[in-house]
Amino acid sequence: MPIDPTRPYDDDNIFARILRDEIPSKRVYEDEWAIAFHDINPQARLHILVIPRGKYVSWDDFAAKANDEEIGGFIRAVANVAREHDLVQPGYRLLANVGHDGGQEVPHLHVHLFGGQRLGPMIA
Ligand code: IU
Repeated sequence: MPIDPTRPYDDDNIFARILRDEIPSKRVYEDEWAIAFHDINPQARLHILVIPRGKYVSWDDFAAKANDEEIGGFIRAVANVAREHDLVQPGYRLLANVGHDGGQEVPHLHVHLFGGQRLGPMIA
C-alpha cells in the first residue's frame, strides 16, 4: 500500500529497523549521513537503495526539515555509492517515489539507484 507522505515518522518502519541493524540487509555503503543496501526485489542488474540516517518520511519531508549540511551529505552519499560501483562512466539512474501517486511503499526517504545495464526510457 502506498504511504501518506505527510504522516508523522514511524520509528518502526522497515528501513528504520534496517538502519538500527535489527533486520539484516546487504549493506554496500555507509557514512555519517546515509547508508545504502541492495534492494530485496531488484528491478535492474544493480538496484541499490540509499537512505539518510535522519528520520524523514519522504523527499518532501527531507527538503522541508533537513538542514543544508544533511542535505549536502545525503546527495554526496548517493553520488559516492554510484562512484564506488564504477557507474559514473557507463551511467546510472536515480529515482525517489513520493507518496500515493508516486507509489512510495516505505515511509523513510529512499533513493533508488539503478545501473549495471542500459536502462529503458523508464522503470515503472
Ligand atoms: P518504494 O519507492 O517505496 O516503492 O520502494 C520500496 C523498495 O524497498 C522496493 O523496491 C522494495 O523492493 C524495497 N524493499 C527492500 O529492499 N527491503 C524490504 O524489506 C522491503 C522493501 I518491505
